Amino acid sequence: MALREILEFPDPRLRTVASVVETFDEELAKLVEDLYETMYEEQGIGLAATQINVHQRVLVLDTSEQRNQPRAFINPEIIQQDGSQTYEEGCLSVPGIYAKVDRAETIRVRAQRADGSSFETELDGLDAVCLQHEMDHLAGKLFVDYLSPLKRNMVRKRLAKARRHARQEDPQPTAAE
Ligand code: GNR
Ligand code: NI
Repeated sequence: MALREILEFPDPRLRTVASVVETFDEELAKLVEDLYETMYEEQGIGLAATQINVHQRVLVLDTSEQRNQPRAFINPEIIQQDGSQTYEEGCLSVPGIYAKVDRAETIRVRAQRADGSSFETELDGLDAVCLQHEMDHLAGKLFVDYLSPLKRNMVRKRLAKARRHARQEDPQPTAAE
């Protein structure tokens, strides 16, 4: 397993549309493991392959309190959706920014497991929010795209400023000798 670096807005690579997975091999299994490791390390409730610069239709979720219910969705498709809900979303690719987004309340999803077998499941509440958020990543879309261009530009500036400060306050450790 390996911890992978997460791309951050406005990195243009986050705009890549992911390709359908056709080969269910050891490399795919390793990708899923890396997504889990990175999601848990960064304390996210979901992660899409796009965020670690792998442009294939793979995402993982774990919305459980105890962080012990990992779920992987390969080639996910929303085949039914109902109702609407508003949730204050965040994103590991847009750190420290939160905004309300409207999404479907209940969704039925068809996807594949890492071994290529198919399954269907119904998700609601936070699970449904998270899956829709991750599927947006696979389409090159971010939750800040639902904000006005003015607000999105404020987000861009705030992140640039936060990075500038982080660079000044956390100098790279120097070699010991
Ligand atoms: O960790 C995450 N929390 C979250 C909160 C509300 C709505 C969506 C999310 S997903 C996010 C992790 C992430 O960026 N996944 O792409
Ligand atoms: Ni995200």
